[in-house]
Amino acid sequence: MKSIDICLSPDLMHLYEVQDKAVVVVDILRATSCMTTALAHGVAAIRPVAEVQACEALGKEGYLTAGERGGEKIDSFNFGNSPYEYQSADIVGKKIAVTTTNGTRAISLSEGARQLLIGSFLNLSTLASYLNEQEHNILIVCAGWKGFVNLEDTLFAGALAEQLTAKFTQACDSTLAAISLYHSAKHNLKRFLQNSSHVQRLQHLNGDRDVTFCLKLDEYEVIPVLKGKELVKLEL
Ligand code: 3SL
Repeated sequence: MKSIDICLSPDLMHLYEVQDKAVVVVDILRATSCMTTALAHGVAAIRPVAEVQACEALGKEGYLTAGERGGEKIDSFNFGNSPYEYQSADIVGKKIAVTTTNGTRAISLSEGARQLLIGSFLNLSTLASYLNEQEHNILIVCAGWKGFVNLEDTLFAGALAEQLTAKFTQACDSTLAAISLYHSAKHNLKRFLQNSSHVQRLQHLNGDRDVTFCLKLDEYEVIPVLKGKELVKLEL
């Protein structure tokens, strides 16, 4: 029987094996929503890196640079971390190196997975259909915030787990908890999240428009997958 587990914070990654699994990394606000958007709008590849310096070095090699710390764009970078920055014709065919506070850290901790995929509400059903056709065990890794659990990544994990139709085993109760949380929230995700920590943080950064966008369901039929060191569109 397949196992479907949810790691609620990168700080719990030591409890999980990734080698035999399809790992789905999620950072709804906003890293993995931006990655999905960028590839859907024609970016050729995204190189996720955990550190700002590594991203700057890739900038010197010809990548565009993107990302944030504490939600704010890094001054010397080309782009910040709003999904609206990744919808322009100017990015078509370009390669972007990106570093974010939590999303790219969760990706680096998941390297070594049998397959590493990127999830967001924007590609939820496409991702679920793909995973339902695979035999692999699945681990959903929530990026959280600096090791803390957050609601939006947990909700996405519940939404995805609910669409995975196989009978499954689980290492702990996080999958059942996330599905149950999603049931409570799904009729109005934005209202459910209004007091959540990162939505509050983004209010101070004028991020309300980004939150609304990142909670859209099934905007794109694209799955970012790690090939070597870069995220590219999975061939479906
Ligand atoms: O931490 C991250 O990876 C970011 O997505 C955070 S923010 O939404 O850009 O603040």
